[in-house]
Amino acid sequence: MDIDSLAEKIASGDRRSLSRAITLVESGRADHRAQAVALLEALAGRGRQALRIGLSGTPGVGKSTFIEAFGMMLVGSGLRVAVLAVDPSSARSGGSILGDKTRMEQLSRAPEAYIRPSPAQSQLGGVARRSREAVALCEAAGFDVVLVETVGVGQSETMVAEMTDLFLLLLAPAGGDELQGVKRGIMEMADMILVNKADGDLKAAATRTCADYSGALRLLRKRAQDPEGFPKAMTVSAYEGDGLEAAWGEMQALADWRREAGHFDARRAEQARYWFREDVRQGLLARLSGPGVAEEMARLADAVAAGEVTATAAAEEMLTRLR
Ligand SMILES: Nc1nc2c(ncn2[C@@H]2O[C@H](COP(=O)(O)OP(=O)(O)OP(=O)(O)O)[C@@H](O)[C@H]2O)c(=O)[nH]1
Ligand SMILES: [Mg+2]
Repeated sequence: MDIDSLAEKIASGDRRSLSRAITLVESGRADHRAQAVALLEALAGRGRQALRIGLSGTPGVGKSTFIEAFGMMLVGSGLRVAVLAVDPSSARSGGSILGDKTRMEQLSRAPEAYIRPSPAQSQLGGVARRSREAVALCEAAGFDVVLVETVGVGQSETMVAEMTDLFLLLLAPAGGDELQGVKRGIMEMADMILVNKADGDLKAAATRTCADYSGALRLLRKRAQDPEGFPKAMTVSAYEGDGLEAAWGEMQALADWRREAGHFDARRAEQARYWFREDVRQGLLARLSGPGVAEEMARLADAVAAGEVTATAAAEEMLTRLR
């Protein structure tokens, strides 16, 4: 494969080349990996800076419906939009977006939009790296907005927050006055909370839920990267389109403020640092599944259990071998 010409085609916005490239970064083969690394190098710094938006929410809050409506609104205002998913639970038949293309019917047919289902992968570390590389590829392909969806399970929100500029938490209206068991750590990552389904019978509950979360957000520690009034909670209706323009206005205001204050680039630099460390960590862990390593681990573990060697000495020996 000619990496330079693939890079040129991606930079010129060719979608089939973009899809090929994403397949390449998703591949586990060593030769593909080397090509993916070269491709990402060739594309680094190419294209404009996209606005990368992370979107998280538990199943059923309306992520797909929201992305369809929000994406169409962006496309309608002349922007090109890419949608990716980080879904570590491969059990869900090839990721959440795939089956969802029906829920994103208009967007998936819009020429200005690109929707990529998440790879069927189980290991979060691997999924995260591939998604981050796919984000970079979409950016190089000239998309204005890259939306990264994740379903709220375990560590996936942290991963998505580490690869995006803005992080949105989508919630559904709550019944009474209960907050929806949203973990504090996830609240702390959110730049905006959008309470969806603010329509029909659910409108009043959505307004109440929104007020509850506004209050909860005010109690969190102030972050340097936030202007006055952020993080904020708003109501939206993905069905009726209410609040989508307003939410987009707030996202742009926040991104603009961060750009001017230097937080935007500083955050991306921090993220690059994070992923460098993370890749090294993952690479080291991968060595543990190299040829013969498991057998050697088992042999040494038996020796430790039998008292033939101390745990300390055995660990030292193992680490020397892995070097
Ligand atoms: N009333 C109302 N219902 C909505 C709205 N948005 C989504 N829904 C409904 O909520 C249900 C779930 O919507 P999805 O968009 O599939 O939710 P999701 O978060 O993508 O769900 P998963 O893909 O399973 O994680 C569907 O029945 C939608 O029709 C909305 O704005 N108002
Ligand atoms: Mg969905």
